[in-house]
Amino acid sequence: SSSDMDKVLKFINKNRTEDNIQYFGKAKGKNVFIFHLESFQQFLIDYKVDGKEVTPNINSFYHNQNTLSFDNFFNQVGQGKTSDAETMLENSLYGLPSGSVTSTYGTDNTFQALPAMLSQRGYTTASFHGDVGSFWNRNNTYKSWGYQYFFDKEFYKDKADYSVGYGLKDKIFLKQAAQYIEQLPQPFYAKIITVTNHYPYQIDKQNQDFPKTTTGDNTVDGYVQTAHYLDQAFGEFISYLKKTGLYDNSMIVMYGDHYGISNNHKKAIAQLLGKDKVTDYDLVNFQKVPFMIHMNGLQGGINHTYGGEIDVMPTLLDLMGIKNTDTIQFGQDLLATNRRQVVAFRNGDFTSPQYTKVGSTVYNNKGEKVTDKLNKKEKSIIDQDQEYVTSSLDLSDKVITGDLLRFYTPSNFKNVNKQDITYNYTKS
Ligand code: GP9
Ligand code: MN
Repeated sequence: SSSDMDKVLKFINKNRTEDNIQYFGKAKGKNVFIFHLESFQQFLIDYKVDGKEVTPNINSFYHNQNTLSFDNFFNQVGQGKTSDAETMLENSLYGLPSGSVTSTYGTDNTFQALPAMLSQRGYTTASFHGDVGSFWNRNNTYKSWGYQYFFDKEFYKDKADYSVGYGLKDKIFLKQAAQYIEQLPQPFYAKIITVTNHYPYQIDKQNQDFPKTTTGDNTVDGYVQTAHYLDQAFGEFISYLKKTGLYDNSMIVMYGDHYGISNNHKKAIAQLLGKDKVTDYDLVNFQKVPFMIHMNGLQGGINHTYGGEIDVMPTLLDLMGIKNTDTIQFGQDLLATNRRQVVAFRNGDFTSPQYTKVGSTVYNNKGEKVTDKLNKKEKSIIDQDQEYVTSSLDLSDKVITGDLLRFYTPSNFKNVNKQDITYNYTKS
C-alpha cells in the first residue's frame, strides 16, 4: 500500500549518501558499456595455473591506471542468479528471497531503472545477449526498465558450432554484437551479457588452450578454461573498441554476476585457494566478484570499500552527474565518503570491514569466530548492522511484491510506456 511506500521512503532518506565531488559528473555524456562477466569470481583476478595467468586481459584492465577497481565487492544474488544481478545493477533493488524478480514481476511492475533514466536524457539504450530473449523474461522486463533495444540470440547468425551451453560462444557473440553497436546513435548505454563461462564450463576443443585445474572435482576443474576463453573474448572486444575510438569516449564498467563454484565444493575451493580447509568466513569472501570502472582521465586504483551489486546504480549516477536525491534505491554510492559499509546477502547474512555474520556466528575481519567474545558495544554494532540488513531486504521486497513504485515518481522521471517499445526491428 502507499503507507508501505512511506516506510520505504523514510528508510531510504535516512540512508542517502552525498555525491563525491571529486567524481560527480566525470562521465557525463560519455557512452557507457556494462560488460557482464558470467559466473566470474574475484579470486580469478591475477590467479595462475601452472604459472600462467587465467585472465591476462581482465587483469591488465583491472590494474590499468585509468581503471577504478574494487576488491571488496560482493555478489548479492539469490535464486534469480543473473537476473538478480541485473535487477540490482540497474534498479538498486534486491532480488527476492526466492524466485526471480524479472520472471515474476518484470512484465507488469513499475520500475525506475537506469536505462529509462538515461533514455530520458538522450541516451540510446541497448542490451546484447547470445541466449533467447525469453530467458529470465528479459524480453518483457527490459521494456519495463526502458531499454529501447534488445539484441537477443535472434539477431546473430547461428551455425551448428557457434553455440555451447546457454547460447552463442562469447567470441562469436561479441564480434556480431559489434556490428549493432556501431549503429547505435551516441551517446549510448550498452549492456553486454556474456554466457560461455557458465556451469558446466564446456568449450569446444579448438578453444581449450588453457590447462584445467587438478582438484579432481569435475564440476570445478573446467572453470578456469572457460574463464580464460571469456578473457580472450574480452581482449578481442577491447581491441575492437580501441580501433573504433569507442574506448576513448566511453566509460567501461565490468562486473561478475555471481559465483561459478558453489559452496558445495569446499574441498576443491580449499585446494584452489591453497588452504587446508575453508571456513564459512572464507566462503563469504569467496563470494567476491569483480567490479571495475574504466574511463580515460579517471583516477584509477584499487578501492577497498565494502560494497556489492546493489550499490552500482548510485555509483554510476554519481559519475554520470545525475542527481538521485529523491529516487528509491537501496544501494549506496561506492564513491561516497559517508556510506555505510555493510553488505547484505540475500539470506540475511552480512559482511563489513569489521564483522562477518553467517547464521548466528560472528567472525572478525581476521576470520576468527568471536560470537561469544563480544562486548556490549560490539554487540550493539552488530545488532544495528543486522537491523539495517534485514530492513533493507524486507523493504526492497515490499517495493517489488507490492509494486510500490507505481505510487511514487521521482522528479525528472517520466514513467516508461512499455507498450511503445518493441524488439522486432531489422536484423543486419
Ligand atoms: C542465460 C544466462 C544465464 O541467458 O544469463 O543465467 P544464470 O543461469 O547464470 O542465472
Ligand atoms: Mn549468471
